[in-house]
Amino acid sequence: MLIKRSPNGIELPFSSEITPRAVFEARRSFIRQAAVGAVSSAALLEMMNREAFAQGTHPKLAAKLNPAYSALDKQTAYKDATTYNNFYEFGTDKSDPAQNAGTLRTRPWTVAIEGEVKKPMTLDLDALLKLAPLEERVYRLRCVEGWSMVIPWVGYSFSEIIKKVEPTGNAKYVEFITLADNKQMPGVGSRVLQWPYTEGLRIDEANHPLALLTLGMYGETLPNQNGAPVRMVLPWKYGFKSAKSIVKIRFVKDQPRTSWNLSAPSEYGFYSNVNPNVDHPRWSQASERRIGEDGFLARKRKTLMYNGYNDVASLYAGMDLKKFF
Ligand SMILES: Nc1nc2c(c(=O)[nH]1)N[C@H]1C(S)=C(S)[C@@H](COP(=O)(O)O)O[C@H]1N2
Ligand SMILES: [Mo]
Repeated sequence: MLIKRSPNGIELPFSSEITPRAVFEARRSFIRQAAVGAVSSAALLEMMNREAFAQGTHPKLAAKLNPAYSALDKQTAYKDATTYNNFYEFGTDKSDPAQNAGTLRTRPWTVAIEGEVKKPMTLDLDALLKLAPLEERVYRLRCVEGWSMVIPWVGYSFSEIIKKVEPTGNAKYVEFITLADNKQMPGVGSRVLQWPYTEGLRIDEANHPLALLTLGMYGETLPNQNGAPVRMVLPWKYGFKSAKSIVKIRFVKDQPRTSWNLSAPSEYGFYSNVNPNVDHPRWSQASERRIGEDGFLARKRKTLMYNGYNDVASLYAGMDLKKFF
């Protein structure tokens, strides 16, 4: 078995990822050729690397890598990132979104931006794609459930939107409201959460350059199950703050209610910064499982304060993070 060394030094089996049959057969024939010396081992490694980032059926999105905002961790396989999802509008099992989100219509799509802004506007997808240069940013995303992934997202800082709509002095928070259409989303009939799925940020958090308005991943537009056509990615916060399939953005005076906080206020606070020192009432947040490293040799990783994004620490200076969890 090929053994690959991960960035934290843990040895892991390279072939632990789920492999589609066609790719598996191609690889097997390739490995057979490699064994008889028909192809070099460098070419074999390159081929296997390409497989981990297999392009799907989505349109390509050209974006320049932003190395200053990119993690060097081994990237999660495309297959894992698109088949192990939380998107309750399509069901509560990790495999439900990949199975059910095919019914989501992502064009035409508009995002209404309103509230305490001088220039309210409704942007369609083409306008969003053109609003600022697209960047690729490899972010860690840590779910509150104790697992994490490393994904090359495509988008630009949400601050570009803020600049464009010119918030008034009353805009203290930003509310993200997502699509809730029971004709397209079978899970919206269930009462696990209050719909539409709503999230929020303080305006200075939304203005932090790490806050990414996201239109793609792995060099392509977003798969439906990952929040097509537009979502937020906030790498220093638990995954549920990163709302998928956004249709409305409201600049507001008062701290908005959020879906997870409404459903279990003692478990999910407004801030929800990744914090290994503040346990969830029902489990520890001290460590995490990196998806794709679940072979029996894999150890859990230590969860880092702010998920390792210490740039954001000044946003919370002087705050009691046990109280404002
Ligand atoms: N609209 C909506 N957005 C959502 C969710 C959801 O259920 N509905 N789940 C959240 C949770 S819990 C996580 S961990 C991330 C997962 O994003 P990913 O599937 O792209 O990894 O999306 C978040 N955004
Ligand atoms: Mo999550």
